Formats: sequence, structure tokens, C-alpha cells
Amino acid sequence: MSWATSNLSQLWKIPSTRLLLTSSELRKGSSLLSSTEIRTTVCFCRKMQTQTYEVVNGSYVPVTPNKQETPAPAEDKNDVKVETVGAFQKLPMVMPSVDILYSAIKKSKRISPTKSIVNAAKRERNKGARQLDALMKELGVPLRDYIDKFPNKKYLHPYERSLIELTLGDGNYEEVLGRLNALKKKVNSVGKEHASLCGKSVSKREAEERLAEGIKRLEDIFKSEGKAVDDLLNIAKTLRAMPVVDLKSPTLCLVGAPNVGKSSLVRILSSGKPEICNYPFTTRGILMGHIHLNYQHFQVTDTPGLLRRPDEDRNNLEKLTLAVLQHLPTAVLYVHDLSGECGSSPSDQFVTYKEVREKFSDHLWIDVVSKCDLLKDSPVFYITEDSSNQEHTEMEQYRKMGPPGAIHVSVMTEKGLSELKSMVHELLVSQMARIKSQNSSNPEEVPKT
Ligand SMILES: Nc1nc2c(ncn2[C@@H]2O[C@H](COP(=O)(O)OP(=O)(O)OP(=O)(O)O)[C@@H](O)[C@H]2O)c(=O)[nH]1
Ligand SMILES: [Mg+2]
Repeated sequence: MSWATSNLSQLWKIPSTRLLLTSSELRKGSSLLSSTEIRTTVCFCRKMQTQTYEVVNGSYVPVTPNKQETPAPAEDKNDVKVETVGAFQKLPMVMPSVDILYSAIKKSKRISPTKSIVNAAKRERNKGARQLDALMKELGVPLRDYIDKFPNKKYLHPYERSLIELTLGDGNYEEVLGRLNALKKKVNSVGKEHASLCGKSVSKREAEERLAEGIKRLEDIFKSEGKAVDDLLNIAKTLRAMPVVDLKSPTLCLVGAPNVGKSSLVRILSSGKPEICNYPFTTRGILMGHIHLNYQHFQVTDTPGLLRRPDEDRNNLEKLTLAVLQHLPTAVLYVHDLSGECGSSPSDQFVTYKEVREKFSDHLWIDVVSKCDLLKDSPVFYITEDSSNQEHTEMEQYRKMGPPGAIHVSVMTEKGLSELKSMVHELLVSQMARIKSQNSSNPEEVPKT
């Protein structure tokens, strides 16, 4: 088997305030592959998503180019609900509020009165009303454009919806769009009010004063409430940097407790460069990488670690991992560390593993016991674990060997790595076959798992 190089980039992170404590001296994936044939492939991880999908009765269906992109609201569960991926790449460019304001003022000041008006007072009030109307429109048009083009979260693909909630905080996206809408309405009503006042002026002087007042009011409103535009600008930046996924490509997702060696394995499998550190939650976001193998294309995601706790207590990093498993067509590579080095006891890892396995039982799956260079003859017990109790056989077995069929590997000694690569390739090929067979049995469908 030729294991070709691939590219992996971190496309989005939850910001970290923590300093990294140590850095590892792990060898890079490519050096471990010296004996195998390496076919270099150029990858563009931030490529624009060109294929979009809609979900029809729970299945992903590619959208043909002439189809309507913005879905109509579907309140009835049985209605066809349209959701697309790649929505973040289509977001409009947002101008800073100060640029919108000064460009609008500049443009509106260029408006001159209707030429045929001879009377000076009439000319001035005509000019004032027209300039205020123009200012109101110049300010309002970009706002309306953003409101129209930023998608309603409700109609997004569930994966992108989760990314919005977990990155921006629940409700923040809608809150900013709400403030923007309120600003647009205010600009409209204040602009209309002052244009009308100006149009009713009885003298040239009054018309001039009304115009100056109107401009000042609109300027003040935009200065005090234009933050909504700048907040939207930052949201757009964050969302555009999020991973672009291809729902038709098989994807390998590395899952496990924090610090068990997931990122180290991603480096080996994809020659990507995720951050590695002997500290839990080093990986603070979703990494999307690509493997090109035997002319086939696969995706790899590295995810933040999962701790033993109820789902409702999970932090946003852990929720992100579950969102990937739930919403993307992934095959799982679950990593177990039984060496006692990662900070999660074997029994905690076992409990989390059982829960995740059960929740995502329809996913194709490989179990890996990592760091086998550190494994001792007798199984590890943490002092927090109660070793006196008679353990049930499954748990006892897990402590020694991991789940049944798990492959033991070490990135330090390279033990098990070539076997793991073959298994991963087979798994991804099986997932490809699964996708194809589901497509051919129902040409409309792209499977979720
Ligand atoms: N001895 C040994 N150490 C390893 C091995 N694999 C990983 N490590 C070390 O384990 C620590 C954690 O590795 P990472 O790959 O960052 O683990 P992770 O699961 O991605 O961690 P988080 O992103 O924090 O969840 C690092 O210090 C690695 O150098 C291995 O096979 N043997
Ligand atoms: Mg990691």
C-alpha cells in the first residue's frame, strides 16, 4: 500500500488563554514513512466549497446549480427542509461601520437640487430632502444586504449550526443580527422624518438647518449603534475560517480522552501538523485534513478530548467533538491510553468509550491503544479508582488490552503503525463503498454515517 502525504490545517480554534507547558519532540509523520512510497499531493484545505447539499427526509442530497438556494421556511416536520453546507464561505464581505458612514455622507453631499427650481428656499429644501433621503439609503442598503445574506441559523446544516452555537455562544449570532435590523429600522425612520421636516422648511436658512440636523442625527445614531456592523464583521471573519467539509468524502475522526495521543496519530496518518503537548485539551478546535491515497481522497479530523461526565456538563470543546460525530459522515478512530500518562483513568476512559460507542453505533470504527511503549506488565490503577471491588470481566479485559480487537501502537517506537495505516485505509475504503452503495440504492442520497 502506498501511503501518500497529505495536508492538514487547523481551520478553527476556540481561543486559548492557557500557556503551553511543554512541547513534544515527536518525529514527523513523513520520517516514519521513509520505507514506503510517498506521493506528494497538493491540497488546498481552505478551498471554497463548491458543492452544496440539502437534507431531504434526513438524507444529504447534492443541490443542482439551478435550484433555489434559500429555502422556504418549513414548519411541518414532514415538509422538505433544505440545509446546505458551505454557507460560511458565501457570507458577504462586511464593511466597518465607520467606512459605511463616511462613504454614505460623502455620496449624499454630492446630490444637488433639481435644476429647474429657481426659488432659493425651494431649491434648498429640495436639496436637503434629497440629500437626507440619499444618506438614509446609503446607510440602509448595506445593512439590508447583510440581513438578507447572513443565513437564518434555522436553515443551516446542523454541523454549521453547532459551529455557530459553540463558537459564538448560544444566541449571539441572532442577537447581533437583531441589533443590525433595529439599526436599519432606526436609520430609515429618522431619515424619513428629517427629510420630511426639511421638505417643509419655509426659508432657505431653515432648510439648511434642518439638513444639518438630519445629518447629525443619522451620524450620531450610526456612531452609537454601528457596533452591530463591526460585531457582524468579526462574526463573518470567524465563520469564514471554519472547516469546509465535503459530505461525500469518507472522513476519519480521531476521538478519545484528552492527552491520549490523538494529534500525534493524526500527524502520522496525514502528515499534518496539529499541536501536540503533554497537557489535556491541547487541541482546541476542529482540524480538517486531507489524505490522498492510491488516487483516493479522504478527510481526517482531529478533535478535542472527551472527559467522563454527562453530556450536559461538557464544555464547548467536547460538544464540538460530539457535533462532528453526530452531523458529519465520519468513521471513528477511537484512541485509548492505558499507560496512566494522560490524566484520565482507564475506568473513566472505559465509561466514556462505552457511551460514545453506543451513541454512534452505526459508525465504522477502529480502536487503538496508544503509547504502548509505556505499557507495563500489570494494568494501571489510578489512586482515585477503587481497585478493591471485583471488576466485571469486560473492564478487567479493557485495562489490559483495551476494547476487543484494539490495535496497540506507539508513535515513539513506531510499533503497530503500518498495520494501523492499512486498517485506516481499509476502513475509509469501506466507508466510501458504503457511501456509494447508499447512493446507488437511492441516487438522491448522501449518507450521514
Ligand atoms: N511515550 C509516548 N508518548 C506519546 C505517544 N503518543 C503521544 N505521546 C505523548 O502524549 C502527549 C499527548 O499527545 P497528543 O497527541 O497531544 O494528545 P491528544 O490526545 O491530541 O491531546 P489533546 O489534544 O490535549 O486532547 C504528548 O506529550 C505526546 O508526545 C506514544 O506513542 N508514546
Ligand atoms: Mg490533540
